[in-house]
Amino acid sequence: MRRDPLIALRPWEAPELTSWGRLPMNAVDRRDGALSLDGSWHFQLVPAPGAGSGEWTRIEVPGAWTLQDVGDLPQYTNFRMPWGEFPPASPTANPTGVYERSVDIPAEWAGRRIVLQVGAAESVLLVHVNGHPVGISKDSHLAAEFDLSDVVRPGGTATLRLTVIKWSDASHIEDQDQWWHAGITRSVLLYATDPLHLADVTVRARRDGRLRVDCQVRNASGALPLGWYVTGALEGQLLAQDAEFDRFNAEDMRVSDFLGEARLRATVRDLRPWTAETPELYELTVRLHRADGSVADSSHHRVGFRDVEIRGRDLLINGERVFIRGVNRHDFHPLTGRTVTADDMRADLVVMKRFGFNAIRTAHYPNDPTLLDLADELGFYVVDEANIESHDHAHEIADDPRYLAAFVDRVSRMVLRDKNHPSVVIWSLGNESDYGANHDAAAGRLRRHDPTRPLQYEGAAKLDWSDETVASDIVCPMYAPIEDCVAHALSGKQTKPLIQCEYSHAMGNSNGTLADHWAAIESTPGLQGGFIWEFWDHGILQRVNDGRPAGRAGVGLYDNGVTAPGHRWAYGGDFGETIHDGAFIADGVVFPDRTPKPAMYEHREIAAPVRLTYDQGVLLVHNRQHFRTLEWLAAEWRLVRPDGRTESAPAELPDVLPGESAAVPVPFPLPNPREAEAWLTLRVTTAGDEAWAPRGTEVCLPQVRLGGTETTAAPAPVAGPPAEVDEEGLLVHPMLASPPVLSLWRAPTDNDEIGGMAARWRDWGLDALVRKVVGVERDGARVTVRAEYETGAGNVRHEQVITPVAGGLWIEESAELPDALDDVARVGSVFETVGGLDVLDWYGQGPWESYPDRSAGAPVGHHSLPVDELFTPYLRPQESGGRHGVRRFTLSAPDATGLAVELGAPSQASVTRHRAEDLAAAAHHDELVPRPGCVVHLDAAHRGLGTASCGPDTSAQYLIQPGTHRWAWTLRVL
Ligand code: IPT
Repeated sequence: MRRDPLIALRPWEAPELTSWGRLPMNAVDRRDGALSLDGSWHFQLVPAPGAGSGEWTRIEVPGAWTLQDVGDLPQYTNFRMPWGEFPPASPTANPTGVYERSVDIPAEWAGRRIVLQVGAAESVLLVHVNGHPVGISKDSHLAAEFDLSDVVRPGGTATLRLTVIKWSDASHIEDQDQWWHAGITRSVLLYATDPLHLADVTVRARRDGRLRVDCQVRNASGALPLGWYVTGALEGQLLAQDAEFDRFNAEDMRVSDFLGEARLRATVRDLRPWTAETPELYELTVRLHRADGSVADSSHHRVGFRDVEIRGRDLLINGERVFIRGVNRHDFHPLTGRTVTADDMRADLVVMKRFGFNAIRTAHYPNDPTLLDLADELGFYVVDEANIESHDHAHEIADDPRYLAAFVDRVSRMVLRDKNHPSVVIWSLGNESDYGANHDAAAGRLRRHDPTRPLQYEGAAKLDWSDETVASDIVCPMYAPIEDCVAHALSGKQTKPLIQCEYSHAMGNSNGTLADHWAAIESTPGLQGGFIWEFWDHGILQRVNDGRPAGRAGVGLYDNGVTAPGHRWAYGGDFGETIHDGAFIADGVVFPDRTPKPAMYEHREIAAPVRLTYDQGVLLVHNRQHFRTLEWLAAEWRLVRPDGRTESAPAELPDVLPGESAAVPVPFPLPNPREAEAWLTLRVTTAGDEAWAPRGTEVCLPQVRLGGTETTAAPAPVAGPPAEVDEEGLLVHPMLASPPVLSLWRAPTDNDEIGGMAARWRDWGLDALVRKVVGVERDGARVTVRAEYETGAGNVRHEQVITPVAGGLWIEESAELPDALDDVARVGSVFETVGGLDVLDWYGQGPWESYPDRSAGAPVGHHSLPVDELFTPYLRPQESGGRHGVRRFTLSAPDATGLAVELGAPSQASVTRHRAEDLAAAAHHDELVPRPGCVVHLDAAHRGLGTASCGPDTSAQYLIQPGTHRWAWTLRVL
């Protein structure tokens, strides 16, 4: 066999070699008239680059081969490399995919320049056409283009061979926290241009209407012909408004023999500027003409007129200090991995918009290019991040001259591709790669090429938040405690905006203290927001029987976050990997099928465009937006009273400018202050169709308390037989399958496990408390039961006083925690009901799951849900389904029988089909067997969730103190 010169170069172990034969990246739109080469290709997987021929099969392009059953499966590692070789080496066992197909080259392409575009290949791409070596490319998240004009014949058939090598020197700088895949993951195109063509177009559009379009013109055959010129048309109404385009032709400008440059200028009047709230776009068509006026080439762009600048320590969009309510987004799909369609991406952005996000960080590489088109259109501020993460070997690589070209190449090609998107407001040099000379080199190239946007890099900023010399215009820490951010802003040393690039780690049941973050951000000049880590739980749909990824055949096999029988959401280790990082891949605010987790409702309310306050009889409506009035919203008032009545009244939103407030009359007669509590909710919806929500979509539910008192007085004892308790002092009750006992434990959340709390709880024995009855006393109808629970940190005394009251029992409890028991999960009662009680009706916060440090998004109201829907199916089973501020509830069967509980004070409560130990013992949901009855927890205190799986634990105010805790509740039969 002839030696393949591309293989002979051993490009997988040559970091200096970033590409060969690849065309420069550009922002010219080439989708018109292109030939799609997506679909089924011939494929073989060989064990190493250049290894002898394997067996041909077929594969779908685009699509990672790791999800297409060809014998190489996904593997998840966070930052450790999946193998031990030191950079730039890679393992000798190196799966290599050879893709082949033939293409009929259209006869009408004769005389044209023919270009192959491979959207993304992971991690090294070698291109051969008709047996000729054509090119090499690296960077798994940017397209590579190759000029095929000399190797294909229009009217003939060409054979394309794309060889993709999985592991390489480049893998060391693509060490992001995600699944390792391999293959061609974005579309492949073939297109033709005139030899005289637009090589690049750079659009700069300011909010004052100034538009500048810089065009680069080339001619494939070398020298540019005389007389070419460029025109531009800004379509729609604005073109009529005296937009003046300069026309250049080849004679009056700087033309070298191969490169022409033309600049178009216009000033657009009466302009609607672009912001994330008002994503106004204008169609621009740039045309390259030959001397005779005929069009040789054209490119379409959607232009948003906006300014981004940093002034002092504020990041300004169109002069306004906007809050960055961001989320980190990976290209992800549970069936197709990193291959995502325009519909998938639109659906992602629609969910983000509906839940109040206005910003995206493309963690940790340039996302699919369509994402930015959609961000322009739907309105997001984007931090566009280069594909550089050398996490495991960060320190060595940051200064390694062998990787210099790769750093500059990756950053500059991202900027060349994405510079015309109004949504992109900040560039990022990459993630978690230490800080070295290679970063400064890339930053230098970037600043010169695009002086219009700030750049950020966490690895540089973290060295000293005040240092203006490092390559980061923004202080963009990860998981910084709220106090540190506030202290920096108050220190007098802040020189740059502080916007966390990652915060509020969303792993499992998490995002505790999000509202506290935002209270600090909104009240501290210098703090401007952050990006939640992250959007996706990256669970891959997996068949349980053979452990294979379901792949494209899995369509429809999941719903509402839950997988069909026989399937599960796979995380690290589920594909038999020995080196993996488990469920750390499941740390998003949406499930793998994009179902929002409860934390999303918390975010929605925190980010709400409308907020209410009520103070001393004055009801204020606040417009929390930066650029819009409330005109696009409709609303309705609701008055919630504990007696079960909810009244509604139409609401007229006041005409209030962004950032301002207006007083409105209280729409209902005020409750007597001695009356029970009353809550006023404003249900805000879209007044018309938005690009991301049809008319009537709920936007937020701000709520204020109008007054009244919350405590339930102890019910009066009644004469009657005393409660029945057994010889152990345990309550015997017709509706209970197991009696109320003390609970100090919850099924550890990911935060509890990784933060080390769960280990302490296990050491103390809280997961398997042993109860010892100490005494049972009867005093008339009242029974007092004293018990002791032994823990590794001392004994806990527990008392229950059970008194018959009208229709049921009044149970007053107390628990005395020794000082050493200084951080438990909960203090409360747990009992189990008989089977058949399927619906929970409650008065309290809801309807979404909420916890003490994550309860801003769940308004007080009368809520009702089937018990099975109360539980949140976090990928790794854990504490779930809690409701905060519960005052009372009924649990009923279809025939309306059941039980009613009234709590002495608003409490954390949960009703599920799973005991804490069932949840703690399971690794996936398919292992859980729901119990026939309900497991009910009533908590006098419940520990906050925090974010300790990566970042700060909850704050002290949400921890449970030792000492005496008291709670009381009534139990009645319906
Ligand atoms: C940080 C990473 O940037 C991100 O990719 C993800 O791994 C996240 O943590 C945790 O899920 S890096 C971490 C060492 C702070």
